[in-house]
Amino acid sequence: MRTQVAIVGGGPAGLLLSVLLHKAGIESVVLERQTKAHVLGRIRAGVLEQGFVGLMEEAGLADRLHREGLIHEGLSLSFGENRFRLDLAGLVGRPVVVYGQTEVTRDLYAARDGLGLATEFEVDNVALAGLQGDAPFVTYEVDGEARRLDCDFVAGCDGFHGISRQHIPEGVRREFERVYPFGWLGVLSETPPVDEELLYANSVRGFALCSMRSHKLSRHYIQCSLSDRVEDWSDDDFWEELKRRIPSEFTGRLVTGPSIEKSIAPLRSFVCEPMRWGRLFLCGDAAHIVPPTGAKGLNSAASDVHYLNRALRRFYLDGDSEGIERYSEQALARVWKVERFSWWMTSLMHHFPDQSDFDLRMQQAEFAFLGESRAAQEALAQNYVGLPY
Ligand code: RFL
Ligand code: PHB
Repeated sequence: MRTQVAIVGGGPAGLLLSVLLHKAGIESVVLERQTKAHVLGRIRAGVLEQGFVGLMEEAGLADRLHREGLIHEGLSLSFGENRFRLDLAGLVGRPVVVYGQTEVTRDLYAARDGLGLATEFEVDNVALAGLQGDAPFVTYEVDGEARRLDCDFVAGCDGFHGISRQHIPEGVRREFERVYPFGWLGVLSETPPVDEELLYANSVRGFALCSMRSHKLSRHYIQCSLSDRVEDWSDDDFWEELKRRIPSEFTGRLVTGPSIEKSIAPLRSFVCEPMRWGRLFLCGDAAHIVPPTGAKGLNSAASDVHYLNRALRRFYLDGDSEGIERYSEQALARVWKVERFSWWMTSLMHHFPDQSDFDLRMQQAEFAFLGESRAAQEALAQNYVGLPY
């Protein structure tokens, strides 16, 4: 088989890239390790930046997002009983949109099916070759049968555990990492959200987040120990712990109910440099991971897709390879700012196991300053709604 762009990974980054390329008349094939049902069953991100919404519009796929997405013009941050509202719209004139990654992925697969775009599911043993020449190819297996996909470029959109990144030789590749000493236990429930806006809470017992997917569906997270297992947390224990971590003005309003999904995610910051190796481009979680505190993972996968889509269009439509040559530098410039913001918000809002009394006072002072300073709030809001592409 032959195509112009081989896309390894059918998560949001790979799917969005394929639809945007198709709009420009550029062919691609998506290779996905899992089944479609598995990819659609993942509960992950919930908050979209305007930049992401813009890309869905460009792909012609924003109708349901506009209909069902919840526009959030602000959010709350609390530290113990102290809370303030961050007025995103008032501070930076832009809101965020709450619309689940599951729904984004569903819209993208539906569009690709409608357009008849090629996807190979349940691919195994994917390997990349010829990346330094102008005729790269991808080998893989489906049901034990060996296959080969010849292409002009490979987009490595295969997430943090993918194989693409490993094809950049060790002497060239640099990896930067911080692993945090806690995880997030997430629970999805058919209960109304505790408030109209998101609440990020720091308490002496650790972090908590009250988020949502709709007016009837809530998504909550609490910081947990890395050694905790999902089975250790009954629904009742989860709700009790959440109540202890949010300000008392919210506890009375919290509606509890059975969990529909429950999972634990470790928290990590990670960046791989460079993001291009010859004709291989890394996109999204394949190249970088952020702790979810700033709601940035999916959004920064989308900004990579934006740069790569633009670079490939320039190459195919204008015969200009400058965008391709500058892809890594351009994408990384934004990635590092997003890494900084996510690390900062994680450091401010979590209880660290080895935290000294001094460290706690620093968090409290920073929180108090944020609550009082418009300049500090503006900086937070600017990052939260999304830096420009
Ligand atoms: P994905 O979604 O991991 O997709 C990669 C795809 O590649 C496939 N794959 C392979 N395919 C072929 N061959 C191989 N060898 C392969 N290896 C892997 C995988 O099966 C998969 O389908 O990466 P992508 O597309 O870069 O998208 C990134 C986002 O999924 C991720 O950044 C976000 O979910 C992060 N995230 C959040 N991001 C936000 O912007 N806002 C949020 O509110 C937000 N909340 C979150 C999050 C992530 C979380 N977890 C579970 C880590 C909340 C949580 C709890
Ligand atoms: C979510 O709704 O899943 C969510 C929202 C905000 C975050 C992380 C996750 O910062």
